[in-house]
Amino acid sequence: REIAYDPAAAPTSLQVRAAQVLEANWTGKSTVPSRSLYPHQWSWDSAFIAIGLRHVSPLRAQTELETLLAAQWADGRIPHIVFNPSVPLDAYFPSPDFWRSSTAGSAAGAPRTVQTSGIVQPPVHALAAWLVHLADPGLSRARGFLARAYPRLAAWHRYLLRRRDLGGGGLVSVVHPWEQGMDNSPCWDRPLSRVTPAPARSFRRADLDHGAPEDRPTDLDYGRYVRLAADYRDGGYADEPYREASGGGRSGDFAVEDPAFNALLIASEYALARIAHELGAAAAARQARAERLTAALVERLWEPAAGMFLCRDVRAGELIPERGVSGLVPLLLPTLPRDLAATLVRTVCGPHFGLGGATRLVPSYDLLGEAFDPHRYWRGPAWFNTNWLLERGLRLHGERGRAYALRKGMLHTAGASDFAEYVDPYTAQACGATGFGWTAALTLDLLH
Ligand code: 9WN
Repeated sequence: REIAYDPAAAPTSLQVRAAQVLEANWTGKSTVPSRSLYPHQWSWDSAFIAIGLRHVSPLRAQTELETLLAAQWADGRIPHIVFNPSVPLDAYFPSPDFWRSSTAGSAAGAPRTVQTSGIVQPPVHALAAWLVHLADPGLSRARGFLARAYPRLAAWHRYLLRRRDLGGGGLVSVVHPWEQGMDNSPCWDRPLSRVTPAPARSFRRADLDHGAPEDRPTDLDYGRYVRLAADYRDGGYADEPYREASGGGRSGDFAVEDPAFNALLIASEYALARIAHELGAAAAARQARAERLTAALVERLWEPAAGMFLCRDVRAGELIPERGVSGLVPLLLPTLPRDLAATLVRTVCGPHFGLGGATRLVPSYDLLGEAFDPHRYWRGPAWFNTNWLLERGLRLHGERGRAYALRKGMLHTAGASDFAEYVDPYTAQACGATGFGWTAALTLDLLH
């Protein structure tokens, strides 16, 4: 019997489904991470989203980054959220009336025409801009994409390197867990324990309207997030006092050197060198700076006994003895000493992260750690952005077989979970939001 081909019944390819997620999350100028949980533009989400979007529409990918860069502050910082004025205030907490960027941030040069948060997120942007350019160099040159983005990206890196070297050792510090992007990682438990939480009745969480409480940070975490953000805001978003507090001065605030944040800055500095070269500007100083930063990263954050990088608690002046996935992300760096790269690969595949053994995707936190929880956000679940970074790192260091297996695991899991925000690292069960922006975007990138 002849079977007629029915296009409507044919399974939609993973590529088409991923592109549909990005289409559904597109607002006309940028892409939301999730229509329900995160209805605004997020900084590092947009960078990852642009990396995937370039395969669907290089123009939209350029626009995504341009919208974010248009919200840059005069001091160079790129805010972690750019608020969409047509979204109701109670759809996300903390909303623009909490951050009050245009008034509280005026001394730091916050824009007047758009509302933003006042903290930052990991600097993936120059890397994204370079990859977006490569997708269609003709369009990029015709629109002057890199020529317009370059000074802003350079000012962004300058802000981080000049204002945020709070530990004095050449690396950048974050002043809030939301800045590093892995909000409730057990790495923050120790430095956060010194922060007095804001009273629960002083704010209302909107995330629990959409997400299961057991997959999200706790109320105690939120109390501390609110306290830190409100203190930073009330100080006019100035970084100076945080620098002066180095060496244990002011109690209660949070300053941490994180391996992933700094590794992404270094990867982006290499990308900026390429962008400078493309624009006919000098690139050698950037290259040299990236190498110096790599040396500082190794010097300050490498822990031989753990076989990976750890976070440094700047206030306490010590490494934090917790294994988070951020300590594996420097595998992304081309000039990482060979023996360190080999050790990192062994750690990724060993009992703490289980890649290729107990897990198909790398978890966000130590499988053997006391605080491990397979469902709670950044305390165990596997996320697609960190796995994408590790897939690149494995390939870069010649681990083709492992990279291929990880890529296969990611593609399968992204499709089966309906592009989940994060998944249980053992069972791949979907957690958090589905139709999540960077999961769809990075799936598209892996397919190309
Ligand atoms: C706070 C948007 C963001 C991601 C972060 C992730 C989560 C926000 C939140 O969502 O953080 O910025 O409300 O929990 O932890 O990495 O950028 O997807």
